[in-house]
Amino acid sequence: MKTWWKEAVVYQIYPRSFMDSNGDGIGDLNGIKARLPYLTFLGVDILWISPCFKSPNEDNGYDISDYRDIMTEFGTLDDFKSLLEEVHSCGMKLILDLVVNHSSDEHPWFVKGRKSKSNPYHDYYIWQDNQNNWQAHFGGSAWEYNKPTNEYYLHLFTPKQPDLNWENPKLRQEIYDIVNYWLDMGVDGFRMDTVTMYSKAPGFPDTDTPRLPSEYFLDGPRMHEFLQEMHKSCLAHRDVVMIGEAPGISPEKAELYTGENRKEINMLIQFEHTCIDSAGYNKWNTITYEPRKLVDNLAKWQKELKSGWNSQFLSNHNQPRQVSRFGNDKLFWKESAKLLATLIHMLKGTPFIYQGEEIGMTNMDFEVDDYRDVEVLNALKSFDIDDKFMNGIKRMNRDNGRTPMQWDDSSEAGFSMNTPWIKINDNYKKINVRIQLTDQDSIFNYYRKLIELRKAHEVIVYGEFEEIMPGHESLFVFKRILGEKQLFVALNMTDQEVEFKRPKGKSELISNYKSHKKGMLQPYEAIVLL
Ligand code: TEU
Ligand code: CA
Repeated sequence: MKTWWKEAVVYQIYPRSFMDSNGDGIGDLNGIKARLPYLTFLGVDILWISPCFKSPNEDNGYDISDYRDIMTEFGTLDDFKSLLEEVHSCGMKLILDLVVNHSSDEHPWFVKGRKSKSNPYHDYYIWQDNQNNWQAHFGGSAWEYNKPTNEYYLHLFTPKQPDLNWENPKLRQEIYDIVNYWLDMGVDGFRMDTVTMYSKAPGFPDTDTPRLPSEYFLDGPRMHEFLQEMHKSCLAHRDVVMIGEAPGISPEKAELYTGENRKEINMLIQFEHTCIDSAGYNKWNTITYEPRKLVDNLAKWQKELKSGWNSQFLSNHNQPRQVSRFGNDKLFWKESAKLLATLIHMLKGTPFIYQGEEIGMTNMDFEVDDYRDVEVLNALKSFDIDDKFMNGIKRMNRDNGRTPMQWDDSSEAGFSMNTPWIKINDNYKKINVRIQLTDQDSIFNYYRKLIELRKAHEVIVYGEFEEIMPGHESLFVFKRILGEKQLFVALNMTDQEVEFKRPKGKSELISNYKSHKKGMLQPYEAIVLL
């Protein structure tokens, strides 16, 4: 089925770090509004704003204390309405980030519900008399003792993020009302946080795999019933997009969430491919990045996901910067940033750009005191600190992706008039929007061109995927096929020259090198032919 959200390019905004309009060092909604001309010029279609609801910010908004109001630091509900209107008048759509696997412990539901077992909100959360062996994703037991009721509540993330009890129909109705509230306001859909985790293993049994992505925490028996119910209650008569972040899902299962006739959600953000450079689901236990592992995983999803739909991304607010991780941010900074962009934009699925990726922003060399994220701060507290571990922390911490957007070379990188809540990357004088807007050969202008190509060639959106040199150590070469039209994509994923025979008689749509070498692909060279 052809539809606008398959044809679109999504741009993810992490509001805290995008643009500060009032000088408190924290990005905000008016800041986003001020930068809409930039996003319009880039050519993206859908803006996904990471959570901007009221929150005590234990996990930067992924802990919501009021689902119907805006975070004080980000502005007011009127600011939001005005942003939404402006986004629409720029011809873009706007989606919000719905975090309803858990709420904040400061949400009135939890504040009231934890007081007594007979409180009507008590059953909005998940309680047990005893803990089982489940572990929280951000460290420690997944259960926290609650004195007033002499019970434990479940929190698969921090103790300040109690899991909501989707088994309770009243809670589900509250959530559908919230979804309808924003959709009625004109919002174009949602990115749904940890959507596969709403239904858990009944009875909360102990398990040998007590950490995410444990099969006990996700894809439980009522998952599809819940999503179909939400579809009926909120989505049936609307043309919006629901994009589910889906930990621990196989292509086969993804089919059930996003299959065309399933009436559940439209698209998944699954992240198997972002786990290929660490061992045993422990992200700090990093191993050498092997390009083949990355592209094999991407190719697997291309082949195995059939009637469902995937997103394509290498970066987001949970991931390090892609050019530092899968490219070379020193010797081949520009080439490898463009190569990775080509990869994501030429695969089947909706491309997602994470703020700053389009100018090749890099990881930062953090001092321990400069970390802000609860995940890395907890990890530093709880592990034995040796060199290997510290190296993992440097490479994988989420703050790498959260340093402020680098707009220009003025103080605070044009992000704020004052010291930001998190350090700015020292390289902002070299890597910033202002420089790249005027440089025709910039990473930014390469992204613009990729986005334009998607609009001009249906085969980029709808073509079937066929890998041409499967198993090649350094090259990822594939076709996209739509009727008579064929796209040919050759990507050198490494910093070495690699032998390659270019097919004759095709026109070049885009490449990150101005001149090619006969019989070779140069380091990180990407070519797309039609
Ligand atoms: O993340 C869900 C998730 O499963 C994590 O494993 C994520 O991959 C992790 O942050 C990487 O170590 C979602 C949000 O995207 C994340 O920002 C939140 O912190 C988390 O849920 C809790 O809401
Ligand atoms: Ca601000």
